[in-house]
Amino acid sequence: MLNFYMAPGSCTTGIHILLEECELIFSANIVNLPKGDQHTEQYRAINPRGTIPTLVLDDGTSLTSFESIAWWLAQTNPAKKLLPENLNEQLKVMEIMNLCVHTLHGSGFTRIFTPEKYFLNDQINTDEQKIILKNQAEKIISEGFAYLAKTIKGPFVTEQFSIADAALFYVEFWADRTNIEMPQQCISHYENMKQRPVVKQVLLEEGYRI
Ligand SMILES: N[C@@H](CCC(=O)N[C@@H](CS)C(=O)NCC(=O)O)C(=O)O
Repeated sequence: MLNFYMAPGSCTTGIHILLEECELIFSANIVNLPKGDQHTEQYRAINPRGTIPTLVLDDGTSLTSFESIAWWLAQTNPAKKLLPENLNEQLKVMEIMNLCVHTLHGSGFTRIFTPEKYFLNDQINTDEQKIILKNQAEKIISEGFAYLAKTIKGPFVTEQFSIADAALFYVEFWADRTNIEMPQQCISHYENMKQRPVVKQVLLEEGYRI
């Protein structure tokens, strides 16, 4: 059986959505990040980078990044059409997924959620450093959303639901919960995603009421 390592409300929500969209049977393992589960020897044996999501396949292979898991799900469940057929549209999916995972999440939200990773000097007032990092994050996130607003033309990133929509959804969900402004195109995308039965189910399972 597939073993999925996740934490409710984290970036793993995007992968959780994709697993449910594919109607796969999997075992969900909660990784308690504040408690430091990701740093344990046991978890590092599964994912040496100490991050979530991780998906362990039936043959024991560990997929340890959002993109590799999303790509694997799209390739192994072709009937679900999680990637468009057209090459240009596929490239757009890759570009937007990358923007969400690396720019909005990796460079932006991480500065807000785990500012201590960026502290330059323990001697400097940490509250002041947090404010500086939050301002940097808001700039990175708003520039990313501004680009998305120009790029997204309809209810999804491309013509139909794809792996990029799952990535975009989790950063929109974080923006919503941290009161970060989103352009109208992203608000519409977010609202549209929340209407999907699978998204409703995943959020409920992860303990959120929408
Ligand atoms: N670029 C990574 C991002 C994964 C990531 O940073 N996940 C966060 C949770 S949303 C994490 O594992 N954090 C571990 C920590 O803060 O120690 C990926 O592709 O999966």
